[in-house]
Amino acid sequence: MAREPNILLTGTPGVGKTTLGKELAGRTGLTYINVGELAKEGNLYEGYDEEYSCPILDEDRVVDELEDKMSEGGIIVDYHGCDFFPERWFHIVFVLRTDNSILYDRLENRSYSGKKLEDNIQCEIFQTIYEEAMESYREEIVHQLPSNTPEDLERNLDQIIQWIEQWMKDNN
Ligand code: DAT
Repeated sequence: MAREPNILLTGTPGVGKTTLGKELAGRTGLTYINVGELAKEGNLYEGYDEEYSCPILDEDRVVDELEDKMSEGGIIVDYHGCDFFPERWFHIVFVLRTDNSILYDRLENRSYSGKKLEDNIQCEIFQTIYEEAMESYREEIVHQLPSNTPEDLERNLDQIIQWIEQWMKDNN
C-alpha cells in the first residue's frame, strides 16, 4: 500500500481546523481525527478544570490511543495544542491563523463569553500555538495559513493537496 503523510492542523479554537480538516479528508481520502472528539468518546480525561469549566485532557492516553493509526500514516489530526504529540508522528504542521475581530465573532457565535472568550483571543494575539508548534517541531515543517475567508479555505485546500501529491511522489 502507498505510504501517506500525517498532517497536523493546529491553532486557537475557532480558526477553522475542523472545517479544513474534514474537507481535506473528503477530497484526499486521508483520515480525519478530531482529538477533542476522540477524548470525549473515550473519556480520555484526567480531571476537571474549574476555571475554564472543561475536562483536562489525559495527553498520555490520547497518544497511546492514536499510536497505531499514526504509524500507518494518512492521518489528519486536529487539535488546539501540539506539544504533547510525538514529534516523529507528523510530516507537516499547519498553524491556522485568524484576524482577531473575525475570531471574536466566530467564538461568540459558538457561545464563548467572558474569560474563555478573552483568553482565546489573547491566545491568537500572542500567537501562542504558533510558538508552541515552532518549539515542538522542526521549523521547516511548520507553516502558518491565513484562515479568515472562504477564499482562504479554498487556497489552503489547494496548497495542502498539492503538498500531499508531491509527498506521495517523493515517498513511494
Ligand atoms: P476550529 O476547528 O479551529 O475550532 P471550526 O472549523 O469549527 O474551527 O470553524 C469555526 C467557525 O468558523 C465555523 O463556523 C466555520 C467558520 N470558518 C472556518 N474556516 C473559515 C474560513 N476560512 N472562512 C470563513 N469561515 C470559516
